[in-house]
Amino acid sequence: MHTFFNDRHALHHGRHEMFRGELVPCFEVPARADYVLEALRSRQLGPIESALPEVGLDVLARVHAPRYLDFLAGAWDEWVALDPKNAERDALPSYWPIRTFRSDVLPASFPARMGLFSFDAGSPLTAGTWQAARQGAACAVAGARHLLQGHRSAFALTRPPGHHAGADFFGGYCFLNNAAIAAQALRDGGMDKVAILDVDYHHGNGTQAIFYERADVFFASVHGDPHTEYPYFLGYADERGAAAGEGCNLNLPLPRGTGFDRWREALATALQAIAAHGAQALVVSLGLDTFEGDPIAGFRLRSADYLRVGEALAAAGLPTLFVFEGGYAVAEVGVNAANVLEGFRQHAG
Ligand code: SP5
Ligand code: ZN
Repeated sequence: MHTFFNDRHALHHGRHEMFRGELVPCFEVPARADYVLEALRSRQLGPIESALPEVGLDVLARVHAPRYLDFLAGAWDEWVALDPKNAERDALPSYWPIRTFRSDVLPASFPARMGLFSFDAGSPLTAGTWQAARQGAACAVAGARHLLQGHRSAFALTRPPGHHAGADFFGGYCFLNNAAIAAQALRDGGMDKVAILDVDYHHGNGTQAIFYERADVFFASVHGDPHTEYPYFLGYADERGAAAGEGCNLNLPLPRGTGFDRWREALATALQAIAAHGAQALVVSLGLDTFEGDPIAGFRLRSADYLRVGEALAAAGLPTLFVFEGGYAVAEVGVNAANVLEGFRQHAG
């Protein structure tokens, strides 16, 4: 399998996230991607390509709002302009325009715009966030183009992750929605129907929202029940899509503590729905925070289970792009990701 690696990922390196009233060290760290890269190399899972051409803003704007992209591109400079000492601190939001506030007005205040374009205080924006995220989108697009050229599979190995980012907001450690950008690139490259399968522990609220009213991109997700699990406010089973997209959204929430037997049944349900939709290609939002050792999640998958996950995904028989998302058991995330890809390779024919 061909891997498209974001060699600028470490330019995004948050120091702290807000958690229960204090700033704690970030869970989403550069070492995550380095461990995966090392595992791919040591297990010879295929060529690894980096130094990819930059992705045009027009490609990002197929998914993201122009005013959000403008904000992200200039955010770090605006943050430092507030106070030169900010160069040593991460930027985090403090004010959000929830119900009854206006979101049509674009405030001149940078802290106000940080809140307008975000939904949590756990996603620090740093000096290199924009460059890193933009190169991540380039990896996702390169992976999509690889499938359009007729290849069976590809892996976009990048961070920061993407599936919580919506058309005009960041959150959940995500800034640009790599999976959504890839799915859109597949559509724009001529595939009529595409499916996104999100297996991260956390519901992919950003991806769901981007495609919620569309029938051309089916979204299915297996995740921790939002009644108790982040991101709390989306990801319930009764969200089935709207307007033209009615019936094209499938959420399969599972309780905290779920193990592989029950999880793989939900995966099979999601894959059946994707087959029924008639998708021509599959984008997998590959979060590995379903692992039993994950420090911020609650499922109980074991390392060997990920081989079976890859096998089940291969059996769907679709051109498949894997996009790296969460997974915070840093020392094991490489083995777990490589197991999915190896299970896929062994059964992809
Ligand atoms: C891409 C992705 O996986 N984003 C997840 C963002 C989760 N942010 C909220 C983290 C909540 C931390 N809970 C810590 C529990 C420690 N015992
Ligand atoms: Zn996650």
